[in-house]
Parts: sequence; structure tokens; C-alpha cells
Amino acid sequence: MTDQSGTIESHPLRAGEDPTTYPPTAEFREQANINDPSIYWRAAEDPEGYWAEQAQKLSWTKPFTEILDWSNPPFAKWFQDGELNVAANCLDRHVQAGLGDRVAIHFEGEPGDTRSITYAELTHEVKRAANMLTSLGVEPGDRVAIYMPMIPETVIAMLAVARLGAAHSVVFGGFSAESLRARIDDAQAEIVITADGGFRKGRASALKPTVDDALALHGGGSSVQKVLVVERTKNDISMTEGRDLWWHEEITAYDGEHEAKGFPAENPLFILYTSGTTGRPKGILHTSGGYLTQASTTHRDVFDLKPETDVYWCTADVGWITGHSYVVYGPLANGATQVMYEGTPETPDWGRWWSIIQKYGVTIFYTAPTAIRACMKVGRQVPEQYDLSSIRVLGSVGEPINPEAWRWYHEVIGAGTAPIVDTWWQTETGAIMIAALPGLTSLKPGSAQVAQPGIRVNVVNDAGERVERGQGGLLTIQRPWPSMVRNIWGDPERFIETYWEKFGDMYFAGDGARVDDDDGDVWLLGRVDDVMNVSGHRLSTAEIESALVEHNSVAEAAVVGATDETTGQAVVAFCVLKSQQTALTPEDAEAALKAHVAAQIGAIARPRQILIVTELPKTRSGKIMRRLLKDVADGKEVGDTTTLADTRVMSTIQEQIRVP
Ligand code: 6R9
Repeated sequence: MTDQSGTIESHPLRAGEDPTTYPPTAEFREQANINDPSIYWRAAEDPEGYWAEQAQKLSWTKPFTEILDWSNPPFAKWFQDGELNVAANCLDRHVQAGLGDRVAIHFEGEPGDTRSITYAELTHEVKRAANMLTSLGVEPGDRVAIYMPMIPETVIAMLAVARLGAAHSVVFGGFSAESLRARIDDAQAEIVITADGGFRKGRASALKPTVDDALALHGGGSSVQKVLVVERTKNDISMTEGRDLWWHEEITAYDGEHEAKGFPAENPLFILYTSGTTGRPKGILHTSGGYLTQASTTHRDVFDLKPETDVYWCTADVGWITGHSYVVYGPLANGATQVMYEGTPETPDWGRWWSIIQKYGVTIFYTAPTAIRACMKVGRQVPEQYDLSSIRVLGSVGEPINPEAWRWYHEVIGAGTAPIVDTWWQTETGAIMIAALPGLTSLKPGSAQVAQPGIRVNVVNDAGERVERGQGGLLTIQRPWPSMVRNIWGDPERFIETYWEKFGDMYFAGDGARVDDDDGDVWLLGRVDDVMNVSGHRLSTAEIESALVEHNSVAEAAVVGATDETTGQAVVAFCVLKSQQTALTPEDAEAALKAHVAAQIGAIARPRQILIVTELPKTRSGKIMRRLLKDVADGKEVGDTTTLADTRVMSTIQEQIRVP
């Protein structure tokens, strides 16, 4: 369904879908990095050869001779006899190529302070930080926790850790002390890098006190030896003698001489925790050579990056995988110039993002559907006040983009011409797996469309058989890919069980999908497990349920992801209170429990609504029927209740609650 005329075509329509497709214009196609469709079949014929060719674009201190070792599935090894330094690939090699004066990061602080940092400067700072970390005892293989706002030092810290062959574990700054501590303990991190605070929504939001609280939990003893604190907000914080150090004071002792050593391609690069179907977050382990290969390849080809002229901006926080792969590793490995913004899109007003695009002449913009919907609500008159004509490619990530948001993004932000690449991938996949290539693909609003060259996906039924085109099923990935999750940190059994047990040698993504009858485009249909997607962030129903039942007033809790116009899904909890607590008004209980969840997990997990009920619907075997509760939360007619132990429960619940 690709043509060169730039005219709009139609494809067979399904309920709720937009019938229009948007082929690349002849002009875009002409200049695109990838404009020869034979890339798909060439990569399909020899995927390993394709990935090896991409890996060669990095610089290796010791070239690899073996591409993939899949002799012990599901534990893949890519390029394993090769050695490289990930940070040097993102820094030194650009400087050596004479690109030291190119801006790597245009930083825009929320209060309006700005810094433009060239590749030479960034390299210098990372070398100094690497020297500082070495003298604090960081060695190859160690883990360093990073709990930071969106400021350049966060990138510097990540790259300095990577430069030493150690692994970082970045914890999103919105997570609570409990969540931070659980992640520190699981990875046994010896150093935490943090900041006094960061600017969000017009004020300083403290971070260091949360680190203090985290380290004081469970009697105070932890793996952490040192806490390095970057000064950002200058809010009042306390420093623990012998443990806490100011970054700006320490760093003065170190110069910018640091030689990057090569490390094996399978050396751990980072651990990033994500929600799974149980209460305990999983430490997703990524390694070096394969990860960097796929992050950089997809960043270059999916966004059609021209590093000499483009100004790229991904709005994700580095606390998420999108920030790792498409703020730090992909763009820097490609020598891109990018914008990094500290704050929220509505500060000081909803024009902030658009003013940043105008100011820096952003050409490639990558954000999430939830943000687009929030901007839509505010209205097109806001972005229309700014000159967004520099934009030539738009990206979307985190959840399916509904056609209405797609069209708004396309027309209002992309002037009706910029292609939108809808990118499907996961923390576990490490890099983009399904997305259009903007010089080749006729775009279909709402579909992520095509597996990347060298990637093979299949939609299968429960028995692992391919479903007919047009039918829904489970999304699987057929072959190992370079940036795939290597393990769950410290828990190989859970790794096998979660992703591989269901279908043997195929990776089970946890998403439902459908393949189009006409051209095989992939449509994502949402999670098929107990993972919710709130504003593009993954939250586990089980994790929030266990936080709720830890509260002394709660006897039982069930959490569902209700449909929400802006955030995609929203957390709705149903709680049964302990009998002695029934004197609490439902309003008081709701407020107390919302605050409790935010304190336990983090503000992102705070339920939109907590409904106090006297009983939960269960099957005869005692399983909570969340499907029925989701119907209630969505204000829909409640589905089939025949398998309930007590079929009256649902009518009692509906009488008890008020759904807005
Ligand atoms: C990158 C990221 C992964 C889950 C994934 C899926 C959903 C992400 C999507 C999408 C439809 C897209 N998801 N991108 N669904 N279309 N373009 O978001 O990673 O936080 O691990 O979430 O997000 O359900 O399984 P992560």
C-alpha cells in the first residue's frame, strides 16, 4: 500500500478504525535513509547478517566473529566474542571523527535556565565522572542506582557508569522510598547518584530526602556505601557524614583524562525495573553490544535521522526504557543533537513544549499518546501560536494511539505532512520492534504496522498456532533479537516462566494483536495480562493490590484498569474494609488509601478512584473476577456472572457504589 504520489488511499475498514492511509510523499521518500523496500526481504533472508551489518557501524575494540549464540535458549548471546565500550561509542568516537563541536544536548530547565553541551564537553564531563566513580570504588560489574531529575548530569552519570563496565539501575524520580529501596536491594547497588531535587510544575520537587528515607527503611542497613548528590534546586537537605557527597565538590578533583576500556558485548549495561503480573517488579537486564546496535539502528531508520541537520526531541523521562534507548543510547550513539527538557508540558503554561520546538527548531518529535490527548483537550489554539514548521517526523510510543489523537497530532503538530511513526516495543525488547519506516510505509492511524527489518513477529492462538489474518491473538516474537532482555536480574526462572514457557522458543510479549487481512499490518490490542497501561506507564494490578492490603484498614482489594479518556487506562480499586473499620466514611477511607498507595509505590500508581464495597466477586475456586469489576468501573453493563460463587455480589456492589 505504498505509492509515491502523496495521495491518500483507503484500506478495508473495521469498527472504530480510520479508513485513510497516508503514503510517504515523493519528496520525503526521496531523501529518506531507508527508501528501498528490499531491506525487508534481505533482512528476513539473513537476519543475523543484517544485524551484523548494523553492529559494524559501531566501533569495537575487539571485532566479533560470532553473531548469535542461541545454543542455550532463551539465553541469547549476541556478538559475544567482540568487545566495545558503550560510552565511547556515544562520545569519544564522535569527537575523534571531528564532531566535537556539535551540540549533543540542548538542555532546557523548567525555570527557564538553559545549557547547550557539545559532544566534546559531554565527553569531557563523562570522563571526569568516570574518574570520580572509580575512586569511589566502582568496578566493572558493579551496580549503581540513579535517582535523578531530567538534567544533563543524569545522562553523564549513566554514561560514566557504562564507561566503567558497571551497570546502572535508573529509578524514576516519581517512585517512593519503598520502591527505591526495593530496587536498590534487589540490585545490591553500592552507590546511589541523586540530586537535591528537580523542578516540576513550577516548584522544586525534592529527591534526596526520599533517598534518605529509603536507606533508613528496614533498620537502616543496606548495600549502599556512598550517595552522590547533584545540586539542582538548592532546597534544604541533610547530608550524612561519611556517606553523602556533593557531586560538584567531588568532581573538582578529577580531570578529563580517561581511557575507555573495551568490555565484552554481553557485559551488563543496565537493569531497569518494570511491573509484571505479580507484586514484585522485575529487574530487566540489558547488555551492551546487541542493545546498542538495535537502539542506534532503529533510532536512525525509524526516525529517519540526519545527525548533521536534525534536532531531535524525545519527551520521555530517562527513568523509563524510552529514555534509556531514545534519549541516551540511540541518539548519542548516532551523534544526534537533541533537546532535553526537565519539566512538565503545562509549566508555566500549555505552550511550553511548542515554544521549545520553535526555539530549537526541533525536526523530530517523539512523545506518548496520553500527552497528545492532554494537549488536544487544551485545544489547538495553543500550538497554533507557535512556529512548528521545522517538524518533519513525529513519533508515538507507550500505548496504541487512537485515530482521533493521531489525526490531531498529524494536522496540528505535523502540519498535515509529517509522517507519524507509531512504535511498539517494551522494556524487555530494549528497542523498537514494530513501526513504520517513514520513507516506505503508508501510515495507518492506530496501527504500529510493520516489524522492523530483521525482526519477525507472529500473532498466535493459545496453542501457539498462527491465527488467520484478520483474527485477534497473542503477539509473539519469533527469533532472538539483538536488544532483547537477557534475564530478570537474579531470577532466571522467572525470566523463563514469564516470557518463554508459554510458547517454547517464541517470546510472549503479553500483548494482544491482530494482523490486517490485506497487507499484514499489525494492530496492537492492549495487554492480555494483569498489567495496566496508565499514561503509557506499566503498572501491575497485583502490586497495587498488595500495597492496599498492607494498609491496616483493608481486608481485601482488587484493582482494575478502567478506560480513561486521557490516560488510556486509570487505576480503580475495590476495597473491602476490615470489620472494625466500618466507622470510617467511604470518603475518608478513599482519601487515606489513595495517599497510602502513592506513598508505597509512587504518585503514578495513585488510584483515580477507590470504591469501598462489602464483598468482592469471586469464582467458586476463590479467584477474584476483575473482568466484572472492570465493567463496573467503566460504567458498562456487567458481563457474564454465571461463574460467580454468589451471583448476587455484583448487584450488591452496584448498589453500593456511585460511578461518576
Ligand atoms: C516502550 C514502552 C510496554 C507496553 C507494551 C504495550 C504498550 C508500548 C505501544 C504499546 C501499542 C504502541 N505499548 N508502545 N501498545 N502501541 N506503539 O512503552 O515500554 O513501558 O515496557 O511498556 O506498552 O502494551 O507491552 P514499557
